[in-house]
Amino acid sequence: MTTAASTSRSIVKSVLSREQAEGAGARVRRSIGRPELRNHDPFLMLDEFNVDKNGGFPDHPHRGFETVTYMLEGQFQHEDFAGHKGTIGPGDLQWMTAGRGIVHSEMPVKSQTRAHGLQLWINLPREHKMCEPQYQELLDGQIPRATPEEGVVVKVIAGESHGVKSQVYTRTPTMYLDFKVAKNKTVVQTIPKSYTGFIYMLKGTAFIGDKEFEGQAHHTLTFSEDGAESVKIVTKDEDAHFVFIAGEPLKEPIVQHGPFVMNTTEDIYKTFVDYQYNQNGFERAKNWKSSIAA
Ligand code: FJE
Ligand code: FE
Repeated sequence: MTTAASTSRSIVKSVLSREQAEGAGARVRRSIGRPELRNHDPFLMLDEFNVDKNGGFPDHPHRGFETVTYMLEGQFQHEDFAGHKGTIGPGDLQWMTAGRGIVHSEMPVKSQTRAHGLQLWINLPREHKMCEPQYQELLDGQIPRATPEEGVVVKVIAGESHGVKSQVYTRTPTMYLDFKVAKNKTVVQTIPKSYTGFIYMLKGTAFIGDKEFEGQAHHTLTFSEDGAESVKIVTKDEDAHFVFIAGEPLKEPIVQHGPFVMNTTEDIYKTFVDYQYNQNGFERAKNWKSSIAA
């Protein structure tokens, strides 16, 4: 027996994500949001996307949540109805709070053959759903790293790891960590008692929890909700690359219609009307067309 303080969360579910079609000619491996991984409060969706020069996510709206785009390979462009425009490359991050409304286009840079990354959708608490949209954009070099030991590098996208804190403002308390762990290492990550969380494996193999549950690439491994305040992760004969995502559950009703996520059907109905009539946050959607979508 170990003491309560040293007990790790365990893995209660492991789900493989296979590629599926999404957007316009894009391919995604859906983690959170697939039938087996619905309602992982406060998270709505996690997609590992692969887009070639003919695909992408042309003009579409959002309301009521945040989209966090983290690039792994290639260059990706973004343009919204307010003229906010930019390109993100490997290791870069765009943390977009859609709030009351964003209409935008997300497309690969045409000269590139492939854009590969992760997009996480984080639900917003009731009092933030209609906030002004905000972008927090960080280049790879601006994201702080923790190196608890040689061969273990943690990029702290949100939250804290081994004394290193992210400056990203999270309206929904969230940890988002990118782990690169060399073979034969043990790393212990602390996590607040009340957080729900999961690991999404990108490469290699990791063994998670005191029972060393084996996690392999493209699998989502969800944590037990037992109040344990750490997660133990071990690597053996392979290096591993994974993201560790956790957050405070909102415990509010979720009514989702595609890219709109509110608390009630009435608010979803209002959102359809607002979007259709270009009002209450969608004013600039009127006659807008992005210049980057073909
Ligand atoms: C969306 C279908 C979609 N996963 N991963 C319906 F494809 C989308 C959408 C995305 C998306 C965008 C990026 Cl950059 C990465 C994604 C789905 O844009 F919002 C709805 N409603
Ligand atoms: Fe989008």
